[in-house]
Amino acid sequence: MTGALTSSSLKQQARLVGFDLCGVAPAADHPELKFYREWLDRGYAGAMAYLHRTADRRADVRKVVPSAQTVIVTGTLYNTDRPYSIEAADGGRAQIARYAWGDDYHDIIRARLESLLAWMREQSPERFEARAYVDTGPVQERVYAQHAGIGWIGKNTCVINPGIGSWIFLGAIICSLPLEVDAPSLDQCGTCTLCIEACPTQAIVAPGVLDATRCISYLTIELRGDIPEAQRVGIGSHVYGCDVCQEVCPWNASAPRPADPAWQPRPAWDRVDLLTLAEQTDEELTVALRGSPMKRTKVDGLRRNLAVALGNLPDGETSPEECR
Ligand code: B12
Ligand code: SF4
Ligand code: SF4
Repeated sequence: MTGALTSSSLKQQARLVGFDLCGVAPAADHPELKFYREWLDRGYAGAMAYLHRTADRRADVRKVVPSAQTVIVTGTLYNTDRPYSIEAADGGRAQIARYAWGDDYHDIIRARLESLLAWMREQSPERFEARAYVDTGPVQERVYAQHAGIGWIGKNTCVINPGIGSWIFLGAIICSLPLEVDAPSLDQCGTCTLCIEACPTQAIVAPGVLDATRCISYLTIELRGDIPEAQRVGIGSHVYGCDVCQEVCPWNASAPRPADPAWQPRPAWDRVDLLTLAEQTDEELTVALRGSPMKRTKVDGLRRNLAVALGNLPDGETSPEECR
């Protein structure tokens, strides 16, 4: 507890600025942080060089903010009422990951974190150090989320909240204040292995261990240049990211579908088929990518993915050259 700023008042304010979940983890030597090095050493990060470059800092948030005592973690539900990719009867549908349908979460969540931080500075009688991150900072967000009671790290490696599931963006504020911390979340996967079995590319090599180099999300978003030929078939009709290991998860069976306009699908991606998307001009795609998380691959990357997905359609429907 710090003056008017308590964990409980912080959580109330987090709701007011638009977060569905908020918890506090100690900035401590959590055992799960240690898996990171081994994960890198096994080559699972592939070409994501930034994960190697920042490994020292990712080992412990106190290497980022030396005075850190706590990590405030937020969760924001981005589910919508659109069907899952595994429900699509039509193989010609362009599968785009749910998190990427709306506005860029980096911008939206960052603004909400900054607003929460500004409120904390108003409430706290003492000065404190803090740094807010969403996704791109040198923080193992999922580990701190688990220790902040946001949810457990499932066998699919996603953080799952028992009440609202795993369609959540995480955000983190590393903070020097000694706020009251939450109890860590407990693993509730039990004997279930649905995600491991359903992964189209066998990327979940053991419970909680993902070989990113096999993951469709990595292949379609993070990998630059050509997608290796042997890996193209597994991608199916996924043109940006993949949700299969979360779609099959029983904890998402009744996930709430908030009406937050930020996450509603942009018309360009909404249940669109591969050919329609491939026929968009570069200008049309550029406009649709503006302010969207999908701008990460740029138009060229999206066209590369479309070529692979079209190539995966049954013979005669189209040829990959058509969208080059
Ligand atoms: C790199 C990255 C990726 C990579 C690698 C993913 C991965 N699983 O590591 C790729 C590009 C594949 C990816 C994909 C996706 N990502 Co991503 N990604 C990240 C990022 C930037 C870093 C993650 C990281 O450090 N990975 C390294 C490994 C070691 O970490 P980890 O899996 O998180 O770690 C735990 C387990 O793997 C386990 N573990 C590891 N090794 C071992 C070994 C043993 C023996 C055991 C028992 C356990 C174990 O312990 C680790 C630590 O506890 C985070 C943001 C961040 N700064 O944290 C977002 C983040 C994890 N991604 C996110 C999202 C939304 C996705 C996608 C759903 C997007 C999509 N639909 O396509 C997919 C999900 C794929 C999946 N099943 O994970 C969200 C996840 C939210 C959530 N509810 O969990 C995050 C937190 C971004 C955010 N701020 O919201 N992502
Ligand atoms: S996101 Fe798709 S490819 Fe990656 S682990 Fe999950 S199911 Fe497998
Ligand atoms: S599908 Fe089953 S094993 Fe996989 S994360 Fe969900 S509950 Fe855990």
